[in-house]
Amino acid sequence: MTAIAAAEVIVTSPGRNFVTLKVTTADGVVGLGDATLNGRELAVAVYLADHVIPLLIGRDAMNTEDTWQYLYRGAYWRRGPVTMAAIAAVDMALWDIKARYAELPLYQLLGGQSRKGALAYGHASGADTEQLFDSIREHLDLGYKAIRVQTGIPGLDSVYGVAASKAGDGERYDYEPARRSASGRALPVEEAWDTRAYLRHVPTVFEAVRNEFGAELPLLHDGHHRMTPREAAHLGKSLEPYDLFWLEDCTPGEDQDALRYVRSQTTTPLAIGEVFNTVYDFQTLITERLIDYVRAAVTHAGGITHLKKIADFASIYGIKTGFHGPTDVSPVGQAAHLHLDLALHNFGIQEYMRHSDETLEVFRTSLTFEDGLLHPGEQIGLGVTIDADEARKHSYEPAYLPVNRLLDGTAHDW
Ligand code: GCO
Ligand code: MG
Repeated sequence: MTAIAAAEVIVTSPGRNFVTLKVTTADGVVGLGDATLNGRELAVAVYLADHVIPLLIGRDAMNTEDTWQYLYRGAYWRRGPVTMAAIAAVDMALWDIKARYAELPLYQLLGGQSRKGALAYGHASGADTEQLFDSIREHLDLGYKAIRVQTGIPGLDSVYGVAASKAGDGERYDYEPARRSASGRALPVEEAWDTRAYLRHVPTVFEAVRNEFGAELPLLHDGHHRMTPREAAHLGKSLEPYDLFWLEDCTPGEDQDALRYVRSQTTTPLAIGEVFNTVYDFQTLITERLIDYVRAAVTHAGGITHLKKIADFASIYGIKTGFHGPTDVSPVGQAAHLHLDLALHNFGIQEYMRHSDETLEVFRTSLTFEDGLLHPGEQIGLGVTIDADEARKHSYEPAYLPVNRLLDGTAHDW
C-alpha cells in the first residue's frame, strides 16, 4: 500500500488566484491537483482543508477510483462546483502520483498517444474590427491554427471576451480578469448588456473576418449563456454562412432542454459545458445528440476520473471534446487536460489561453505549444511542479467575475 502521508492546500495569486492541492505519500512522492474556482476560491480551499484532507491521510494513493467514489458518494451531498472542484483536485493529485510511481508521463496510463499534439484555439478579440483583425493576426503569428472571435458591440462599453490589455509577448490574455478593487474591498464590476444589438452586430463581424482571412481558418465564438433558445437559434442560423467550428454556450447552462429547439433550427455546431460539474449535466445533451462538443473542465467536473467518463460517454454518440482552458484553470489543470487530449480518441480541440509569466514562475510546466499543437511534455506525472517560495510571495486577493445587467438594470447572465 502506498499511503497518503500529508496533504496541503496552497492558495497563491501570481496575477490571479489559484488553489492547488499538494498530496505527499509516505515515500515522499508528491502529486498536484487544481482546485481553482474563479471568484469563490476560498470555499474550495476550506472544503479541502477541513473536510477532505482529514479523510485522505492513511488512504492508499493508488486507489483513484475508490477515493473518487468515497468522496462523491460518501459526502451524501453531491455535485456542485465547490464539491466537484475539491474532488477534482484530489483525483488529479492521485493520478499525478500514480504516474510518478510508474515513471511515465500521465497520458501513457490513459491510453498512450493518439495524436502528435492537441489542436489549440486562442482568443482573438477587439473593440472594433480593426483591433480584432490585429488580434487575429497576432494569434496567427503565435502559431494558432484555430481562433475564437469575440467583438465589442456598438453602444456597449465593455463586452465579455474583449481584451482590456495585452500580455508581454503580444498575446491578449486578460479579457476577463476577475477584478480587484483598489480600495481593498472587492466588488464585482457591473456590465450592461443588449442582446438585440449583439444579435445584429455579430454576423457582420464574422462576414468581415471571413472576407479578410478566408474560408479555411477554423473560427469559434462564445455566447456565454446569454440567449434564449429563440435568440440562440437566430444567431446560429445567421452564422451558418461563416461556417463556425462551434458556437459555445448559446443558452443558460442549467437548461438542457433549451438546446433541443436550437439544434432543430440550425446546423451551426454547438458546444457547452464549462459550468457543468458531472456527467448528469450532459445526459440529455449527449443521448439526444444535441451538441457537438463537451466543454467540461477537469477542475470543475471532478478530475481526470470523471472527465474521462464524460468523454467516453460522449464518444459513443460521436460527440467530441473541447475542454475548457482559460487562465483560471491553473497550469496543473491544463496539464491534466493535455494528457487526456493526447490519449482520447474523440478529442476535438483544446482551448488555450497562455498563463502570464508571473503565473509560470510559480507553476513550472513542461507544456509546449508548437505549430498550433499543445503537448504536455514527457516528464513523469502531470509534468507540473509548484515553487512554494514563489507561491508564498503572492498572497490571496479577493476578486470577482463581473455581474451583467440589461440596459434597464435587470440582472442577466454574464
Ligand atoms: C471560456 C470561458 C471563460 C469563463 C471563465 C470564468 O470559454 O474560456 O467562457 O472565459 O468566462 O472561465 O471564470
Ligand atoms: Mg466559454
